[in-house]
Amino acid sequence: MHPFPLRYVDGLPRPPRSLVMGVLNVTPDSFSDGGRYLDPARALEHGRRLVADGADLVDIGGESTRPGARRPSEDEELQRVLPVIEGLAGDGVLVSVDTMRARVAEVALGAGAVLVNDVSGGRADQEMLPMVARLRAPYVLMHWRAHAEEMSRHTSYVDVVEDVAAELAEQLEVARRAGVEPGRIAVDPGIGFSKTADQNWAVLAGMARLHDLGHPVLVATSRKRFLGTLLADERGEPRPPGERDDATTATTALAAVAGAWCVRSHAVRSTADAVRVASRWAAASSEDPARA
Ligand code: PMM
Repeated sequence: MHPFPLRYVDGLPRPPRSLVMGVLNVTPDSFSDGGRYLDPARALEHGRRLVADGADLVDIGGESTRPGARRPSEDEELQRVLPVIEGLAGDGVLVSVDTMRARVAEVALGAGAVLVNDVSGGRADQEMLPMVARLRAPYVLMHWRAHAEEMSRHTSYVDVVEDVAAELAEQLEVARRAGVEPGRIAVDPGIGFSKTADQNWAVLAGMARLHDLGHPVLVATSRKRFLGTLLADERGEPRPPGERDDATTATTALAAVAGAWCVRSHAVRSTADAVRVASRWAAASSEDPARA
């Protein structure tokens, strides 16, 4: 048997494995792919490549959330993401929009996006949750404490796993009161957001506590700094983002075994392989429980 019952988000596909969300940042400054896909034609080409590699969803973002990043204006953000969303959704690709702004999310949904991925969990823009409720949009509610320029100052926890779970539960209640249907919400512990490297590992190891919230869980570790820190060289220099994909594959496989509903990744081919391996392994365990 799978160690956790796989949970799904209403309105999205339900394969017998974790979904794979490919990352497409249309920004000048994201930490690993910033500046590469600002040209819509290149972004579209890359989005199609992510799908060919096995992405179930392509997550399109126009605002970098790297620590210290400057926020673009709303119009700037829309200009970046809209042509890419229209192009990929027009091809039949399942597109999610990575935004903290209600208006950007609403326009993106109108252009064919099927999921709102809000790293602020509705805290950055008070209009977000009522809009998501009104349009009955599937929604990722991430654990978030502050915008990128100040999040490294908000890493104080009594017990990081319990505190993240409690803050997610509070925000789930805010979403419910705004009228968002619980069946349409996934939660995300926000790896790297207001968390130190050690706190990220603790949260990953505490996934069972997140499952207690009763919602599908998204896990996004791809190329993040805590992996660079783990794999630092003998002088203590972190491994650069472009050389963290093997570690991402490992965290992805472990997250899938721990029951992640969805894993978010830049390197989709290896991530898609990892979730299939994890799912087949779990199925074999259920075929022969005595030996599992
Ligand atoms: N991390 C980034 C961006 N979007 N969305 C979710 N749901 N969870 C995350 O942890 C997350 C995210 C960080 O930036 P990136 O796009 O360069 O990976």
